[in-house]
Amino acid sequence: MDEQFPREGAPAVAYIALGSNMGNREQLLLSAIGLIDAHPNIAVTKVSGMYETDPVGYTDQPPFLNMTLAVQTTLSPIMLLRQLLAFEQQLGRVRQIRWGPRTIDLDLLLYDNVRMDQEELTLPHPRMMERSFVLVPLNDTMDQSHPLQAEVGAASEAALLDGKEGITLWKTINWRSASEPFES
Ligand code: PH2
Ligand code: MG
Ligand code: MG
Repeated sequence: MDEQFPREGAPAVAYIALGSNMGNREQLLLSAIGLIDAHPNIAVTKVSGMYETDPVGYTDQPPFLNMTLAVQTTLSPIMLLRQLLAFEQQLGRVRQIRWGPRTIDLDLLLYDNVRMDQEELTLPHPRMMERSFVLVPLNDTMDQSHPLQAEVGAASEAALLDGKEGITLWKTINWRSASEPFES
């Protein structure tokens, strides 16, 4: 699959989740968006609100800031994932324990309609539909025509309505892409 990438023709549409609960959370998220958009094969097309969210899983840790991005890319799913992991390192990712506090977490949620289950990468992200801290921001950025949009929209509305999920809109940021949109 990877030999044909970077590819000619229409780029893929992918969705990326960002999270931080250590250090300067807002600055880390903004720096991550900057790095992603500056990559020659990735263009950020939509940015969600920044949400403050109660920690899920391991709950004895500070609240997170979470957001999602829609991007266009000519990288393959695996190459995009590896690039996100490299950006985490570049931003000085620190994490002591699984599901514990981290400076920056970049997760690949969706890549076109690709379904794959490999050791390195599972698409769609296997836990995304259970995580309100992913679904609420994702709903801000998801194309109306996306096959999962109705489900994501309903789950996101429910999460915001009952308030029990501990998700609040923290800030709306104005994002202007520095890169040229891909030709389509
Ligand atoms: N990430 C986790 C575990 N728990 N909780 C919130 N609210 N936000 C996260 O991004 C998050 C989490 C593991 O990646
Ligand atoms: Mg994660
Ligand atoms: Mg991760």
